[in-house]
Amino acid sequence: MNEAERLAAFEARIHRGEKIEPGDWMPEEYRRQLIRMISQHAHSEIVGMLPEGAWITRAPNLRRKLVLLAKVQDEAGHGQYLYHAAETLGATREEMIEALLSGRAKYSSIFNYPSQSWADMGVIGWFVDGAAILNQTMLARCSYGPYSRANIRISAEESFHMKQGKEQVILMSQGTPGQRTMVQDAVNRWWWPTVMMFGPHDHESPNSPVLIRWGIKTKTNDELRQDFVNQVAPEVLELGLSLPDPDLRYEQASGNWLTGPIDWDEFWRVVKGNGPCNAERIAARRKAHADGEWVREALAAYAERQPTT
Ligand code: BYC
Repeated sequence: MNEAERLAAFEARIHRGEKIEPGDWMPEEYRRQLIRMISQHAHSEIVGMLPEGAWITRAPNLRRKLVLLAKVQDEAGHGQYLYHAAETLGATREEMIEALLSGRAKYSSIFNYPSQSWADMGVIGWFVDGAAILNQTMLARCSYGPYSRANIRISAEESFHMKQGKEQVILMSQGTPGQRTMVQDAVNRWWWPTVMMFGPHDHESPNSPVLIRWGIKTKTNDELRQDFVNQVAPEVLELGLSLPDPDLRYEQASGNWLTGPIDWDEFWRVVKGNGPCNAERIAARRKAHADGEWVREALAAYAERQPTT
């Protein structure tokens, strides 16, 4: 088959709903896009451990500490599945980690915001993991087998993360005046960064057309953002909390909750490395990598001593 015939056969497989597996022929652009997305996703999981990890020692009781520990540990597991999925496409772990530590690689903008109070643990769980579930259940249907399967497992775990966060926000919103103030403050700080997390509007999303054509994304950034707002906004208001958007309104005709304009200057500032915590996050990852040097050395020495067959 020539290149054009191969491409046609590849696209026909995708249209039939077949999964593309690691050894199969794929266009180089398909491979490049997947490595870009999966590695960014993996980095997001690992960096995403930091804002919540900071509160493990300050959890208010044993139950909350156990839940938070389990959640942060799950994020490490998600990073592992995803790095493995990217490795099936020929990316090496070393290259991906180097790209993260050197600041070249992107990871989700959301994790460059600080977690300032215990209420943030509830709001991050509900909003950020809730947003992640919408994104990842969409990606669980993606055309690349290993990424699709990783997202099935990740989404199941995220569902527990979201529920524990929502439970916490519900309890705090019905608690003392101090707790209500704390949870409202966390809602005010996390709402817009979560709305932005879905990425630029569709007409400003350069990667979307090819990702949709090849079944990597099965919903657009704006579709997922709208699903999130429709799901979360009425529930937050139902709890007697407010959202920091004076233009937020329900549109009867479309059945959608519409937000006011998004501050894309802030989004790009954060994505380009100038958010409130970008430098701190990379410094923490570099330190963790340096602290783990002895483990890598020990593993390499052990591997060298194994008899070759
Ligand atoms: N942050 O063409 P576009 C989690 C970049 S993990 C930073 O629309 P695409 C969780 C984008 O990369 C959350 N950068 O891109 C973890 C692109 O730049 P490049 C992460 C962003 O790929 C722990 C440029 O902007 N989830 O939820 O079509 C605890 C143009 O954008 C962001 C994933 O990574 C952003 N928010 O769509 C709790 C899932 N948005 O690469 C929760 C996999 C856009 O061309 N990724 N950019 O230089 C995706 O689904 C898609 O990549 C995105 C963006 C929807 C994120």
